[in-house]
Amino acid sequence: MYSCILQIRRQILSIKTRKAAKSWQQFAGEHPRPGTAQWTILFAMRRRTLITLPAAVALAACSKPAPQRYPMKGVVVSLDEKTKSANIKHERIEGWMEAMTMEFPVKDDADWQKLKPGARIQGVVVVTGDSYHLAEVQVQP
Ligand SMILES: [Cu+2]
Repeated sequence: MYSCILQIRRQILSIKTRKAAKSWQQFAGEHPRPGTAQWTILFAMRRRTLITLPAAVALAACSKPAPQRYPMKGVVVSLDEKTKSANIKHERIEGWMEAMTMEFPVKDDADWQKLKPGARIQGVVVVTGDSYHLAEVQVQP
């Protein structure tokens, strides 16, 4: 979340300076002379759209983080039918976590059907913000 705010600030700053320089040139050519009331209003209006639009776009992107996908391999230890989660002893998941045994929620029914205790599997961990689930399960012979 903190990095999101930094990202927004950076985006706003870069767009502000870039666009401000550009629109200044336009204003100089086609708009009232700087200093007049009309000019001040026009400039203020422009600046507001320049600042709020990218901020809104960045915020929307932050509140819905893009899912990260990590290939994983492991052995199914047990299954919980009620919560549709699999306890899996997984190998190191590059970029996400070290080897350990833990619960993986499974969303897709087809994936769930493939899971049996003792099965050696590979799949993809889909991480979205604070939540994650197991997908694209393949049972290894
Ligand atoms: Cu783990």
